[in-house]
Amino acid sequence: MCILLPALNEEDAIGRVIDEIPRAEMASKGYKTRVIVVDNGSKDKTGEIARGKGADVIVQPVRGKGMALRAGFKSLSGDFVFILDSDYTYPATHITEMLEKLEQGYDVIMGSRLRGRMGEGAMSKVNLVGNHLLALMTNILYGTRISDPCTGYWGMRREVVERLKLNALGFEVEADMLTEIARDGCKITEIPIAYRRRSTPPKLNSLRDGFKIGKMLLKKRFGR
Ligand SMILES: Nc1nc2c(ncn2[C@@H]2O[C@H](COP(=O)(O)OP(=O)(O)O)[C@@H](O)[C@H]2O)c(=O)[nH]1
Ligand SMILES: [Mg+2]
Repeated sequence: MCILLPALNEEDAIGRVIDEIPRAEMASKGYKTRVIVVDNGSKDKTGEIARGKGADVIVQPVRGKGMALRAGFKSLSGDFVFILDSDYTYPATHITEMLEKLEQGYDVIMGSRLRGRMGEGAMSKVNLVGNHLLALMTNILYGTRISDPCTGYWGMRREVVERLKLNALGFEVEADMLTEIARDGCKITEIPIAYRRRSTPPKLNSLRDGFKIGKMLLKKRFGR
């Protein structure tokens, strides 16, 4: 299995994220864990720290979380892929439970912050309202029952990932993935997760990226 970590200037957190990956548990179940960090030209020691922790580091020159994930999707191995942010806000320990769901036959597992436990200051009021509105929009447009479409925490079958036709550059990548997966009739479920406060300022711009995500949901529903 692969653990895919998009990272831009995350030297404070990337080492802790990689250390928290439940490798021993995966190995005891017969899974080899490969960590892929997609670095978008970080100015800090993100790449160096990740390599020091045994991760494969892919350098994607073109900025954007979407560009980073798409670059990572080109070099996957194993049956399953897990994606989480590199800022230590998503506990990597949830991978175990997500894997169980995949082994039960689900194609896609999403880690829901909105159904889970959020640490003090982990999500701003604006983002909280925005995420609920985008969830409502997603479920109305795609007939899904998803509580947190913008989550950065996913578990998927590799064959599902390789069928995705994505064109997102930035933070609208999760909406791009979800609309493809919903249209593809994949078996989707979610688990409640813990969500921690990040220690450095986020790269996401709530309003600008929130609108881009809404636009992606509409374009993919009515565009084609
Ligand atoms: N490779 C890459 N990663 C990015 C880029 N922008 C954000 N990320 C990563 O995407 C994840 C989410 O970004 P973050 O700023 O925490 O957004 P938020 O969690 O949605 O508020 C973090 O791991 C970032 O390092 C980018 O341009 N390139
Ligand atoms: Mg974050």
